[in-house]
Amino acid sequence: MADGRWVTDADIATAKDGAWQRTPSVLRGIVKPAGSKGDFVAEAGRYHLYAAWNCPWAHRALLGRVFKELEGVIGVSYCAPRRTDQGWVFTREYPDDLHASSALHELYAQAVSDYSGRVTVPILWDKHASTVVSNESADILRMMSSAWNDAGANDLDLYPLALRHEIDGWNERIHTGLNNGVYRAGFAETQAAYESAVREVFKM
Ligand SMILES: N[C@@H](CCC(=O)N[C@@H](CS)C(=O)NCC(=O)O)C(=O)O
Repeated sequence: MADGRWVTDADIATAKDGAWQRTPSVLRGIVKPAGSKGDFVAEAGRYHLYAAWNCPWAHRALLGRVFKELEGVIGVSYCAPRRTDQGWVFTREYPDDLHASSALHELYAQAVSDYSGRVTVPILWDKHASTVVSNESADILRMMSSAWNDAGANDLDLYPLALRHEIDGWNERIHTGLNNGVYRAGFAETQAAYESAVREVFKM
């Protein structure tokens, strides 16, 4: 999207050398535990996850929701598992249960009227403020680990202090080489960019 409008420029993230570059997530609000002060506070029924079955980043948010037994606390809607010239879309089989919108970019525009950037899943939506809290799955997962503990979640710690170093190391390896590597290989526009990305994928 550019300035709140949907643009179909598929090359928006491709560098001059043909290498695909991931643009950083820009919606980075944080849900705080129940009883805290702040724009986003944990509450049963207040937040909704938008995901897609074919997105590895959405998967970790979906897994977090199940591990923390948040199914009755945070709702979920799935975009259709394919890409269109409107980006992520909703269909009869994959409806937007909250807004009945037809494409995810409508929700980004509703949240940030001049939004510029990629329209990605997953997003965590705040029904009270009618806005996107976050479009960064790593943050969503960390919030899920503890923010809802007094608002319906179990007390499973997904990011235990003693294991954080090891978890961060795995995250870095998996994110850079594999998850992002698949994108860099798939969207590469030169043979050299493809070779470099694909080797990282199979080095995992
Ligand atoms: N940093 C984001 C990345 C999410 C992401 O790239 N999702 C992909 C699907 S797997 C997407 O929606 N891509 C659409 C696009 O870039 O236009 C996160 O981890 O949440």
